Formats: sequence, C-alpha cells, structure tokens
Amino acid sequence: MKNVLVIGSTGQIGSELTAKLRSLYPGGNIVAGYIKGAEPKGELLEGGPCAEVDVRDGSGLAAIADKYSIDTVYNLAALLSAKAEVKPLLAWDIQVNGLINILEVAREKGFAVFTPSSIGSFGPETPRVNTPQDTIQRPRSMYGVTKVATELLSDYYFNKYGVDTRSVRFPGLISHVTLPGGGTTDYAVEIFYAAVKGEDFACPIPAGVFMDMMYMPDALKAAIDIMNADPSKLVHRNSFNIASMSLDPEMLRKVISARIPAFKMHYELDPVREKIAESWPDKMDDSCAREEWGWAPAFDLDSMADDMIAALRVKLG
Ligand code: AKB
Repeated sequence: MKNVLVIGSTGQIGSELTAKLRSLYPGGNIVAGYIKGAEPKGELLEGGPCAEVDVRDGSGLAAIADKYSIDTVYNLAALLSAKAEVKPLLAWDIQVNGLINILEVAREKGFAVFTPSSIGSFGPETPRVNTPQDTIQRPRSMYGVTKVATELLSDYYFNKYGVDTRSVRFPGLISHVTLPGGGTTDYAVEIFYAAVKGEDFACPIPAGVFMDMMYMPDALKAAIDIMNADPSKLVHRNSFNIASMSLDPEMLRKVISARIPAFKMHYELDPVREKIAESWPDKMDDSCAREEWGWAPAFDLDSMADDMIAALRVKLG
C-alpha cells in the first residue's frame, strides 16, 4: 500500500484512517475522498491530497485512480444501520451499487479494495455468543442486507476476476475524533461525551443487550493489517470476524462511573435501534482472523475507557 484512496474520509473511521495511513506512508499519495457537503477540513485537508469521489460515479472514480496511481481503495461510504432503515433505497444505492462501480474500476485498474462489513451482517437466527466466522447470515435490517451483499460481491470479484478484496466485520466503534451518525452502536460513543460534559445520558439501548464493541485504534490496525496480510495465508477474505469487547449499557455505565462518579444515565429506548441491537451478536468468535493474519486487539474495556475519557477531557476542555 502506497497510493491509497479513502472513500468517506470525513466519517468516523475515514478521518482517523486517512491520518494514520498518511503517517505510515509519508512518501505515498493518501487521498482523502469526500462527497459534496462533507468536505475535509483542518489537518485532513492540509495533510495530503483530497478529491471529491461519489461511489455512484464510476468514471469519476477511475479518473482519481489514474491521477494518483491508486493501488488500494478503502471504501467507507455507507449509511449506518438506523439511518438505512429511514432511507433503505439510498443505502442500497450507496452500499451495493456503489461497490459494484468500485469493483468494476478495480478490475480494470488493478487496485485492492477494502469494504468493511459489520456485526450488522448477522441476524436473529445467528448464534449470538461466539458467533462463528462462517454461519447463518439472515439480517433483518437494510444495513445488514447491504453488508451481506457487499461481502458476497467482494468474494465474487475475487474468485471470478482476481480483484484483491479483503475486509473485516467491524463491531460498534468507540472513538473520540469524529462522531458516528445514524448507527445502532452510536450510544457507546455518545455516553462518553455526555459523561465528560457532565450531562445526564439518555440511553437508547436496553440494559442487558450486549453487542461487540471496539476502540478505534484497534479498528484502524485491523483495517491496515488485513490489507497488508500475506494473501497465501488467507483462507477467508470477505469478511473476517474481529472482536475485542462485548458490552451492554450497564457495563459502560459502571466503567464510566468508576472514573466520573457524578455520571448519571437513564433509559429512553429507541425502538428502531433496540430491535436492530437485539438481532445482532453478543460476541463474535474472531479465531480465523487471529490464525490467518495475526489479529489481536490491544484495548480492553478499562484501557479504552481511560483513553477515551482522557482524550475527551482535552477535546471538550
Ligand atoms: C452501526 O451501528 O450501524 C454501525 C455498525 C455496528 O456497523 N456502527
């Protein structure tokens, strides 16, 4: 990886991934791809090349790939799970038709493609605990439907055309640089912002509903390591389960209260997010990622909470 296009570079993952890749590959072109209305600012804008890229425009993408001799594309364009329930057709257009455009250009130009999948690719019939790598994927949300489709399309283009597609199934991501928007797991980020600001947090997910979560530095490491992995060791490709912690709102309340004793939380359930959360795994089995490309997370609940609170105290003053 040297010349990389990050599509969706101003989002929760993209903003941090672009910065990380720029620090790892200072001699390369790490292009921050964005759509109109979500232009990069500050360090993201000044730290390297930026280009407007809409996944629904294959020829625009091909021109950017040529201009920067792109060898790897991180395709992070997506509507998250709760938002995709409001705009299901737009979610399909961006996530599925958009990916087909990218894969078609990848066939022609020869670049590798990372398109994240998610715990959202599973559904209520999937084993909830130690969810196997290869198991039932019958999601009920449009987000999940698009994630299963993107896993299948990515494998199809690898098997049929040799496009180097790889990906991971991200848990809910906890981070302090860019807020997520429209996801079911957003609460696990928002709870920290509320606690550090001294606000009472209204939790949309019921106590006792567990989901896999991960701290952003581990997610970035996974996204980079999978694309650098030795292809001869990969039995799977799209997508690998990766896991680091399984949390419910009460676990987060406790870990935050231990650090911010005045923290207060009450429940104001969101029926859309509640239904989605209840259909997702509690804890994925990530042994294939560990065996095939050496995946190992660095953060657990306590070290993540220490780091999040320290970073937000600086950010929010
Ligand atoms: C969401 O909640 O929609 C995402 C995800 C788990 O894929 N954060």
